Amino acid sequence: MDTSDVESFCLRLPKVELHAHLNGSLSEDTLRVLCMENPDLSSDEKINALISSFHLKNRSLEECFKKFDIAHAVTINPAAVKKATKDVISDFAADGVAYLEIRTTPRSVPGVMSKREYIQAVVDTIKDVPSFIGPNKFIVVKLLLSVNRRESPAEAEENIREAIVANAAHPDIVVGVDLSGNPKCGNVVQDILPLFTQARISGLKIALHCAEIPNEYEVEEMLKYNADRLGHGTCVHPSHGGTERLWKLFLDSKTPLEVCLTSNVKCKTVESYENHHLQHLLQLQHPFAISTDDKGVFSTTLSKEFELAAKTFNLSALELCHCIEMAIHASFASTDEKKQLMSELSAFKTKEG
Ligand code: 6MZ
Repeated sequence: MDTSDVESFCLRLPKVELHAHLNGSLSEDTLRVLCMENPDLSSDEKINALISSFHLKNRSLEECFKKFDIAHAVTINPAAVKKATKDVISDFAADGVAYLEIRTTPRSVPGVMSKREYIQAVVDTIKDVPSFIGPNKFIVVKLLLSVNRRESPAEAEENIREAIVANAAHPDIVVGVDLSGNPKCGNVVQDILPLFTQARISGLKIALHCAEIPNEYEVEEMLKYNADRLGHGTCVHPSHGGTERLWKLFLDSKTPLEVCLTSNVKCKTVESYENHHLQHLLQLQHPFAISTDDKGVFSTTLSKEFELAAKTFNLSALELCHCIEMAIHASFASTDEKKQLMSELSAFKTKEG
């Protein structure tokens, strides 16, 4: 395929997004509307300043974490959370995503919104997808609730408790829990993994951000924990701040990895696309799912991430379809939904020849 063929092929692919943080995925348009609805932020000057500082140029993970405060300043009540969720789902649908797992950290705003109301706002919007997605589009949406490792163990416990309640009430929508946040913070092994075990016992799937920075002890414990999926996995390979032992543990676990190319390069945890650990996953046929992470902060789309993977690692059309098959297997969709996604992908392959 030549360059423009790759671009349009990636857009047409019926893609599967497994790693997208709600507040990091807000578009400029969404931020603008939410600012205008907020009396403290509604001047043109403030809106433009806020939007221009939301995008991360090539900086650092530390800089990246400051960006989320910007989104959090506007998603401060249930109506804003609904608008954010609706727009993010619509953006992914417009980009040709057939199956989307959004993850978000339940957040309370004193006197305005409890964590439970935050979750309810997201769930209600997901239930409402057919009404706003348009007659010619189709997208299945699931929700993972996050624990931010920067927050206290009591906050983590509350999030997990709320995730269990939400899963019991909406088992078809709330399907998993995610550990995320600044990897320099928190005692994950001691304080958070035991809470995730409660979630697992209740039937929720587990996704862990793992090894965004080198941390041999924590990464080893995470790899032994047998999560359903891992995010990033940047510093596991020995050439990248990991060790032979960690890399072997990871490969033996066969745990699918959510791969976020632009995020890793823009946060400078990976020095270039060519050097990305996706090269090893491809070579060793370890399962992975190409994902966006925070499409707003990183100015990307899932189609662009597929395009980057295709161009950097010289992937054929068939290999790109295989990436989607792996993501379907790794998803937290039901067996029937997975079958449906696989048959959609087969129909796509047949149509494309
Ligand atoms: C770790 C990340 C992240 O939950 O408010 N988040 N955590 N590594 C990353 N890689 C760059 N990108 C996003 O979305 C924003 C939150 O997602 C997590 C952070 O905890 C951030 O505060 P929600 O919807």
